[in-house]
This record gives sequence, structure tokens and C-alpha cells, in this order.
Amino acid sequence: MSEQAADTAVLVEERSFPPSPEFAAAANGTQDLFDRAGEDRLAFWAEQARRYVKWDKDFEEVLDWSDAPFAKWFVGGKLNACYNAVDRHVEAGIGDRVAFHFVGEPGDHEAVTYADMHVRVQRAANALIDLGLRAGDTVAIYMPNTPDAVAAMLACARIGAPHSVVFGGFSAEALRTRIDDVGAKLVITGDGLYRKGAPYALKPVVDEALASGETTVENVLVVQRTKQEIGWVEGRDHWWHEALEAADPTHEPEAFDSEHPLYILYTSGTTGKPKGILHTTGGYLTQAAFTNHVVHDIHPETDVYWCTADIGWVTGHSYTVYGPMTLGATQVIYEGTPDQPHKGRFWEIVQEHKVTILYTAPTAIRTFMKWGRDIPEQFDLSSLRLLGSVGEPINPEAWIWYRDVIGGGQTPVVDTWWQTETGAIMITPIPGVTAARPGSAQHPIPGVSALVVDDEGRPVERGSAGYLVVTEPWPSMLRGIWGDPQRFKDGYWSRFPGIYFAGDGARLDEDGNIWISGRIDDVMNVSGHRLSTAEVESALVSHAKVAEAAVVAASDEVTGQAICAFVILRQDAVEEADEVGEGAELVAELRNHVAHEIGSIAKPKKIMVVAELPKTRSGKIMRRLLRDVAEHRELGDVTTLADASVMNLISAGIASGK
Ligand code: 6R9
Repeated sequence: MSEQAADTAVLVEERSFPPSPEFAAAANGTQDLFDRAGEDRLAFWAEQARRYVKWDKDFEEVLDWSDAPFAKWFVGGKLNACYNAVDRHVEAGIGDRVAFHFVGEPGDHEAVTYADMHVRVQRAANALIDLGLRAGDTVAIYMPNTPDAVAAMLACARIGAPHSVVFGGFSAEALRTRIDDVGAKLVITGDGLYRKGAPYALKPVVDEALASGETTVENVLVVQRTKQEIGWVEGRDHWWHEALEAADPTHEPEAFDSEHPLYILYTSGTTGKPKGILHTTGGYLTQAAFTNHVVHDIHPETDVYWCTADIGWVTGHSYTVYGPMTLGATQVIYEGTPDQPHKGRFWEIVQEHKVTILYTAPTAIRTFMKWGRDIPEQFDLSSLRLLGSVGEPINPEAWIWYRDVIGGGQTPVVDTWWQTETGAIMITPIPGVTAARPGSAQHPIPGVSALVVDDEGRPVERGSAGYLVVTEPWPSMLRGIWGDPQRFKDGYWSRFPGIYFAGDGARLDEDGNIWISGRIDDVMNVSGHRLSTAEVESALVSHAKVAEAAVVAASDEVTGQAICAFVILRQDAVEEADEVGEGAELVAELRNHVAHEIGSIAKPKKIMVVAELPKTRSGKIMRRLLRDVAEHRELGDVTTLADASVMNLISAGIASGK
């Protein structure tokens, strides 16, 4: 058991909330699924694949694990993901069902039906082909959270061009790294988006990203959203609406192999270089749709479902685009932030669109708690019948508040554990079956084998903590890291040979529930966003005044963790700082520099300028001690420090405000 996993383990909560008999009676997820998966796991997944996905050609083999850890699911099967998300619903006669109630931050609305989406994805697919895109080419998407972003992703899937969505808050630098790594031929972006009450430019960031050096990007498609002034490169840049208008209105979806790459999504690992997580088509779609159906309990004919994640994150991929659309669900998609123009915006949207299922992150829930229950209490939230949580551990207090204040003390709450790498939900209560335990993700879904193991990879006893692992392959698992098969093997499959190591610590309680405590590696989780300490450190040391930097995550009441940086200045910067006394200014400059290098989500909450960093004799920074400082705790064991007096220096410097 690692020291860190032990000290972050959450307190055990004893209360239990069984589903109401009415909820259980109508629920999609039943005990029967566990029984069938228990009898024959592969037959169970084959059944789900045929139930949820329409195949152009049926598969011959469920799983080929002969080249482990590179899995092949539903071998020999052929399908088109965009057809599954759009065309099939139009063919089934439900084209006039609303796919998206789009809510723009400034208050504009648009209802987009499945038939509308059908028109859009066909034209967009042809527009991509007109720009020379072919199956296997990659496309970077850097867009506002709108139905057009969804259409852009689906148009790529339709022609077999893997997309790589980059969150609209990432910097030009971060965008460029991802474009280069994936070798994108095309970027689809917007002129801008509305966020925090103002238009925010996107296109200039793309221009900046593409300005330096040779690039693989040949064309840029620009969706008009804010109508702000933007630069234009003749021949390279094209308006999305003009390209769609000029394109042929009909496009026959092509059937691709079940293992055809669907997308690459970058996420932070333990080094400074983000990993391109690769997902393929058949298995991914199966598990995304299955979990969306049985965990979120979507009844597509009657529910209005709202996943608040941006499409730039995996949650938006699986639970706004591929899962719900494969089911033919009606959704809300919102562009902006929860406090625009007022702190009741989410609840106003729930009331107006009669949202029945809400899926959001603990950091948002804790923010709403801080703002006070009187805000949601001003709105009619009685349409809500199920609440979900994702992205980080949810503390029991926030769980109870969510259920009581937002769910009227009635709704099931599903705390869903999964990762960019797992592609879809892995551990969660099943709302019509499981008696929920606030703060615990509880049990693996039917067909998934997850365990808590000790240092040697042996399952821990009930009541003990250890590492979270997945012992059998699952359909939506990552198929690798783009361009780096070795990193895939080393990063996930070598800590416990042949077993997937998720990087999270967990605890098994006396009743067999799994409690996830958080990352045990150098990955931070800030408001549900993953960032590596190394990534932020390398952004800091790229600033001319910084000689060395160490970054740790400190617990934070609202964001779960907050980034705390310790920096050593270069000698000339120290002298300059002393002369002009620019402490606060320097800190602001460094924070902005990190925002420029990575994006605002990576801005350290706190930066402390120190004279030395605590290191072991082998030169490793002892982050554990820095965490103690950041969390105002008494220092732990300092005996392995090369120079124990360093900590006195740091503490003294911090006390004097230096
Ligand atoms: C979907 C998503 C994955 C990491 C994961 C873990 C944390 C996610 C959680 C949770 C406790 C939950 N995490 N869900 N921790 N309880 N219900 O968030 O993907 O951005 O890749 O993050 O998030 O630490 O390893 P991703």
C-alpha cells in the first residue's frame, strides 16, 4: 500500500440508499445483466454489441487478445459510427425527435432534430472529402460546445477520419503539440465562443498555433459563432457554412472495420508529454451506448438528458456524442459557464427544458453548495429523476447535498468511475439495482472485472486499501497511445504484468464496495481535469526568470485539488525582484505564462518563490514534503533528504512571505 493512497483514502460513509420500487421497476439496468455477464462474459458483450449497435457486417469473433495488451473486439464486424448516431434514427422514423436543445451562453436557443443532424453530417462529410480528406487522415477539432462541434466529430467518423478534439481552453502551444503529434491535415474551429459572459476568440489561437514552422495542416474550416473580427489565410481558411452549402447534400456512410480508429484524445500522463489515447469503433460504441442506457437509465422516448461536460473531454465524447446519440436520446448542450449571467443558470436550463437526467462533476456540485441552496430552490427541478457524477471522487457531503437539494431527496445518484483510457464507465452503482453508498463508486459494471490489489497484485481483504486494476480486457478499452506502443505497455501493463493499472488508489470496504481515493502518480485532478505535475513544471521552467520548479496538488474544497508550485528564480531575476519588489507581479506573470503555455485550467492557484527545493540524495524532488507545506501540515519524515535544512529555509521563506 503506498503512503499516498493511504493518506488520501476517503472516510467511509455508512448510509445506504436503495432505489425506490417504482424506479427499479422501470429501470433499464437489472440484476439479470450481472447474472448473464457472470455466466459468460464474452457472450454477454456480444449480446450488447448486437443489441446497441447496427452492424453492416456481423462480427465473427468477440475478442482477439492474442497480441495483448493490444485488443481487438468484435473481429470481422463492419459498421459506421455516424450512421449509428444519426442515420439509423431517421430510418427508424424518429427523425423529428430533438437530438439537441442547444443553449448558447448569451441566451440563444436552437432545437436540432436527428433529421437536421442527418443533413448536417452528410454535407459536412462531403465538405471534408472536397478538401481532400480520406479515411485514415486525422482532423483536429478546436471548437465551442455546440451541435456543430458534434456534427464535425460525426462527419469525421462518417468518412473514417479519426478526430482529435482539443478543449477550447487550451493554448496555441498545447494545440500545436497535439496537431503535430496526430499529424492533422485539417483543423475545424470556430471564430470564437461565449464564455464567462464575453466572446472568447478561438481562430486567432489556431492561427498562432499554425504560424511557426512546417505543419501537416492543409486547411482550416471555421464555424461562425461570435462573428468577431478574425484573420484569414486565403486558400487555407474556409467558412464551415459556405463549405457545407457548396457540398453535395447526400453522402452514403461507408462501413469500416470494427477496429478502425475512431478518435485520438490527449490526456495528461506522468511526464510532460500528453498521451494520445486511441479509441476504435465497434467496442467503444458498444460500451458507451450500453452504459449510457443502463447507468444513466436513458429512456430515449421520454427523457431529456444533460451531460454538462465539454466535448473537449472524454465525457463529452462518450456521453454527449457517441453514447446518447447511438441510443437516439434527446439532450441539452450548453455552451457556457454555470454562473452566466447568474448563478442559477444550470437550474434555469433544467426547468426550461424539463431535464430528467443530469450528469456533472463533483467540483461543480461543490461550487453550487458554496453558492447556497437558495439558488437552486428558486427553480422547479421536479423533472429530474436521476443524477450522475464523474471526474473525481465525490465526498459524501456533496453527494447528499446533490441528492437532497437538486434531486429533491428522491433521485438515485450514480457516482461513475472511468478514464479517458477506459472509454466508458467501468465502476458505478446501477441505479435500479444497487443500494447507493454516498462517496463510493461501488462495483464494476456487468462484464467488467475490476479489483483492488496490494503491492504484489493480490486482491486485498475487505477493509483494506490498495491499487485499482482491471483484470480482463473490456470493449471500450484504449487500443494504445498514438505513435507510442512502448509507452502504452510500460504505463499501464507493467506495474502488474498482464493487468491494467489505472493509476488510482482505492479501498475495499467491509461490504465489498470500492472507494476510489484518487491518483497515486504525478497526475493531478483539478476540477475533474487531468494535468501532470511535469507538464506544469516544464511550462514554468520555460519562463526566462525560472531556474527550477516543483509542482504538487494540494487538497481544495471546491476543485478537489489545486495546483501549488514552488519555484526557484534565476540569479538575475532574484536580484531584479529584490530591487523592484515585484513579488505579486512576478507571481501573476508566472501564472499567465502557464496559461499561455498550456491553458488557463493549468494556472497554479499558488506560486511560492523559494531558495531551495527538498531533494533526496539521488536528486528526486520530495513532493510529499511540498504537499505538507502546501496543505499546512506538519512535515512528514525528512530523513531521506540530502539536506534537511532545506525545509527550514522553505518554511521560513513562506512565513516571511518571500
Ligand atoms: C472520465 C474522466 C480519469 C481520472 C481517474 C480518477 C478520476 C474519474 C472518478 C474519479 C473517483 C470517480 N476519476 N471519475 N475518481 N471517482 N467517479 O474523468 O476521465 O479525465 O481521464 O480522468 O479521474 O483519478 O483516473 P479522465
